[in-house]
Amino acid sequence: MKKIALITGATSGIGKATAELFAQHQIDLILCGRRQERLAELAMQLSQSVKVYTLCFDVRDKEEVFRQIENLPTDWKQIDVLVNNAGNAHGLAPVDKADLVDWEAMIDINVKGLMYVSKAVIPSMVERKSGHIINIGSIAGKEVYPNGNAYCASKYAVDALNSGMRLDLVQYGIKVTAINPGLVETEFSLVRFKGDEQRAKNVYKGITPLTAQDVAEVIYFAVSRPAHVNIADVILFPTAQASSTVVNRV
Ligand code: NDP
Ligand code: 8X3
Repeated sequence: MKKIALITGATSGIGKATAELFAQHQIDLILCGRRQERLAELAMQLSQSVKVYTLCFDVRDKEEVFRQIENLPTDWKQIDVLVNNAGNAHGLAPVDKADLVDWEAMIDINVKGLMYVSKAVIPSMVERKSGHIINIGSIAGKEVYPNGNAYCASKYAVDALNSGMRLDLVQYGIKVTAINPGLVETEFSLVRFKGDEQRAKNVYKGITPLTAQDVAEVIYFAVSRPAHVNIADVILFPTAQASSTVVNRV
């Protein structure tokens, strides 16, 4: 039986790589993001192999998230896999200097956005007593690092929500998985440093970082386990990384 996956943040990085890998494995896709052109381009590419539907919304917009997910065509309503991936860091500054707008963005997108999408998708999983939620956390949700403050707080919240979802949804046979990567070279640092390419590049200097594809492979591994197996929580580092702050650069 073919599965349907809804992936947030499918226009770039980990979400896009996951969409491409799922398509290779014949999983039909609901691709979400704010950048309509990228959604359309990816949909065109992947619809060569699977059915694709796109939803263009900002996860911060609660009404729009619910409106679009609740109004999915009948054939797309039974979402088997939800990948809560949309998110970013905004800034990297000490608490006394950090920008409140950046803090609000991280809480609104990484935490509240994930909650809105989950609340819109979960009822149908509960009704069917089946489904799999993959929450993309971070090593930043396991260890706080200097200047990480609000980004770390947002990912600690994802960690707690992941456990909360697993505890509350186990009675319905719904799987809940957290994938917590370390350094992955995507558009992440470019967004964090507001388009400063050099600063973004320096994050990965002297190491071989994870690629979005590396993370997608772990996500696919989790969703492809037999029905009785749930991968609860994974930390995934590049080999050169041992913790948030211990990175062996050459
Ligand atoms: P990218 O910047 O490459 O991708 C982020 C994705 O999130 C984009 O598709 C973007 O789409 C979407 N997004 C951002 N803000 C919003 C919003 N307000 N509404 C809807 N979609 C939004 O970064 P990554 O692929 O690296 O990040 C994906 C996830 O992985 C994030 O949750 C991040 O915290 C996490 N992560 C990343 C790590 C890394 O080192 N790269 C490590 C650990 C975790 P669009 O702009 O089109 O809306
Ligand atoms: C992204 C990884 O170390 O920049 O979540 O927080 S890190």
